[in-house]
Amino acid sequence: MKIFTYLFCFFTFLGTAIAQRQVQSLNSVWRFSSEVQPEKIVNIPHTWNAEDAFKDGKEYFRGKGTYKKTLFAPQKWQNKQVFLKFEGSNQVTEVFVNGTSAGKHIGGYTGFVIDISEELKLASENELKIVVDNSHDTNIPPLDADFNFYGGIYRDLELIITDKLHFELENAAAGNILVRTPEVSEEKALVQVEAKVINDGEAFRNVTVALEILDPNAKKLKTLTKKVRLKAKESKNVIFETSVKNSALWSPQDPQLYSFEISLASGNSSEKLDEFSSKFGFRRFEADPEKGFFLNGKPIKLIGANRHQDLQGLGNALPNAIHKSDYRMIKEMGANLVRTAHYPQDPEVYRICDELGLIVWSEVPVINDVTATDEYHNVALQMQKEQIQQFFNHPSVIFWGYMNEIFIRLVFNNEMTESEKEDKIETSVALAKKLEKLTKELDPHRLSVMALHENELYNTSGIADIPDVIGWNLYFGWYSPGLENFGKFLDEQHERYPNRPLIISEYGPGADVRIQTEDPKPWDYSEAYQLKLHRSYINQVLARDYVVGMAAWNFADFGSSFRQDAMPYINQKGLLNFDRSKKDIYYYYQARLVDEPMIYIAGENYEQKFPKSENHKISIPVFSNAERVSLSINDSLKISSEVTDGISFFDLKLPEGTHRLTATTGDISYSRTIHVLLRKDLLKKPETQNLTINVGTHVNYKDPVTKEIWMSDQQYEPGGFGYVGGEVYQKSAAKFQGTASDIQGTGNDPLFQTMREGIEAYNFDVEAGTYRVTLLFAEPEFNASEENIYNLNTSEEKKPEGVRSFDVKVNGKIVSEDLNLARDYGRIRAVEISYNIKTEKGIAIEFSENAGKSLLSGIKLEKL
Ligand code: GCB
Repeated sequence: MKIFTYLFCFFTFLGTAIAQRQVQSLNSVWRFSSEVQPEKIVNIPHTWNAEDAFKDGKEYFRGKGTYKKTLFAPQKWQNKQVFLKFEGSNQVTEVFVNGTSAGKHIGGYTGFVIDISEELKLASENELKIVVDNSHDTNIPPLDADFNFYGGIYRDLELIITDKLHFELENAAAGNILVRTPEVSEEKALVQVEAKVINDGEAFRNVTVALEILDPNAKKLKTLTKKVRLKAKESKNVIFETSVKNSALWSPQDPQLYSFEISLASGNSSEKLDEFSSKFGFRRFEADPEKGFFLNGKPIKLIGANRHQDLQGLGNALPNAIHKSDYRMIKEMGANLVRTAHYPQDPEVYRICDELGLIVWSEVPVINDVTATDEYHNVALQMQKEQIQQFFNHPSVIFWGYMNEIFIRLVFNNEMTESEKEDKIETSVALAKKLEKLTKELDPHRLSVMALHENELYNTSGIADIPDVIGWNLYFGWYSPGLENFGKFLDEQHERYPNRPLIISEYGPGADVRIQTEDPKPWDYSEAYQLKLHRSYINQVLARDYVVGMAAWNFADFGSSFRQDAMPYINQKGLLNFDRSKKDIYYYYQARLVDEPMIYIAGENYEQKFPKSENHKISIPVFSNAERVSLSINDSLKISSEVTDGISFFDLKLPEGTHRLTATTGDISYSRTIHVLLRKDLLKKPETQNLTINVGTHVNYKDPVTKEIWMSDQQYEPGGFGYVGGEVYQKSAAKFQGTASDIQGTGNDPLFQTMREGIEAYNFDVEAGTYRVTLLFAEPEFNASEENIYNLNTSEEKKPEGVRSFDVKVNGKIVSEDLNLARDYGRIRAVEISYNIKTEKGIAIEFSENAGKSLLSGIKLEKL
């Protein structure tokens, strides 16, 4: 009897297992090759641009890559449908089975499913070949953007096997079955589930479709069934409607998730032939142009970040664990909002946002420019349809975005005629209208949104009146001058367009953790300037109720191959670095946003301080959400201070040496060690401390490899060291970056990007001894001449344009003559020249100009 029961259970179980949908990942072991890479074995997620998008010289490879593997199809699949499900592959993907095309998908950021049943040979090995192409295509968005279009199957791939009778998979929803929640209140919420059932078989089928609704504790609330009859090759929509009483609402504070399970059975059999489940949630919201955002009837200021989907070393081919940890960090920052940068992200992202309680603005990649063809418009519309249907069930998604800065290329294009510009505006507005219409047809309940750059054309063209909510990408204090102009701009827009709900979709400056200062200036890439800008923006948004919210640009640094920030090929506006180590600013957001007590001493990368003397104060920023914090120095002296906007600056006079600082509030504290070296004493012990100076700038620069800190520059005063004459070199007066160039031959670009031009001398009033002086240079001008000034026949002959030549003398003796960096080393290239010097007293390095201006980027003094 016992044996019989066991056997019975075993067979029942086996029977069910075979009949149901089988899903397995198909990520491992593909033979990959491209025009530029020979065949090798790779695993999916994979991109072929993880390295070349960050290399000097030529553009990263954009073309075709081919993935191959064999798939054995057992005979028993004769009664099955077999699908490949891609979560994302950039950007045109075609699947071939045994040489025959089974399907093709256009667009790199949404999922798709390809039915390969017809092409498979049963009881046999089959060759799967997937060709992916990320070539530029004028008919596929994005046409152009500030991020890399990494090619490859960069998200998970699944093999799905279903019965001939199954829920539809091969649609824009990529197999998602949509749940709608058209009415939501605390008392009662309506639920509608719509599923399409397909009979791919040759016979009539009677089908029972069963739906279960489960509450957040997985308790069954409802079971509903419907019967349908399907002819061979027929498909039918089945719609369920029900309601849930005392609905627990989803919110960032309390992200309550319900779920539904839907299944198919043949006739009255209890054996499930196919099933699908999904979480969903109940919430209602409103963006009010005067009062801001409301969730479940309560006002809530949305604050968070944009997030790009790439990581140092991996490109966009991220494991799900990284997607999860990124969004956890966003949540732990205290954020309640994320914008998925410019495109739909991995399905894992939306799942984790549901769970964590993060409100999502998800967007299709219609960026910077539009092509005026039906094909382009249709691909953009298809993308919007796919994103909406694929992520429809996620309560976290509240905003559907469909355009970013669509006039930016046009505004800066000097070659276009006025009438060409008119045409461009017309096609962009027409596409926006179509996208808006489609968005509302597919999802009348969510908010449509579009991000604009600071330009009047969005108002005059009427495009800004199309979506429900207007997002402004505002870079005052960076691309445009004046932090305070941010609020002024918003007030002006609000006054002129009082019916438009406004959200700040992007803001933020570049920041490089190697660059530190207490005196931040625009474009110096210091962490201090990042703090200054974000602090000001948060204050300005909090002071304006009408602003729906703000999303910092960007959660983390990201790859952008044409960029020349302090680190080439990387957009450095992240709150985190490209490897996800945190910049100070991340903790500042915590101080502004989290409820649990927090305290943090800023300066993770600013441990070395160089005050002029003991009397010169060092400023230590402490971040906290408390009203007061105290700071103890070397566990003794304790000072207390008020916190304003999440920050308290402690100005300390400290003697030379190592100091332990401990900041405390209530029962929590945070310690950090700093080292103080007084500039006035630096020349006294050159044998223990090399002098490394970041000439031509107010910032300190830390070489991450040698750990040397190139301290900010200073003017020479007798008894000390410093420059004489010249000016800080700046390509643009408002930008403290020197030159925004990728300096060849160094990883220390910022050290060489800033310099002093027309410098007369650099003096060190050292004691007698032998020293090595190393001078750092980079010729910053692309058109600097290599012409040899001494080739001129007479002294009256005019010196050729753009020649820079100078001599270097040490203590009156020429050590380098007619130094022409362009001629001798090349332009935009790091050059270091060392000289050994024996002196009785002092070192004076003079720069005398033969043509053009002298320059110097850095200087190192070592005692030998
Ligand atoms: C923007 C763009 C974004 C860029 C950003 C920047 O406005 O929307 O794609 O990355 O500015 O850093 O310049």
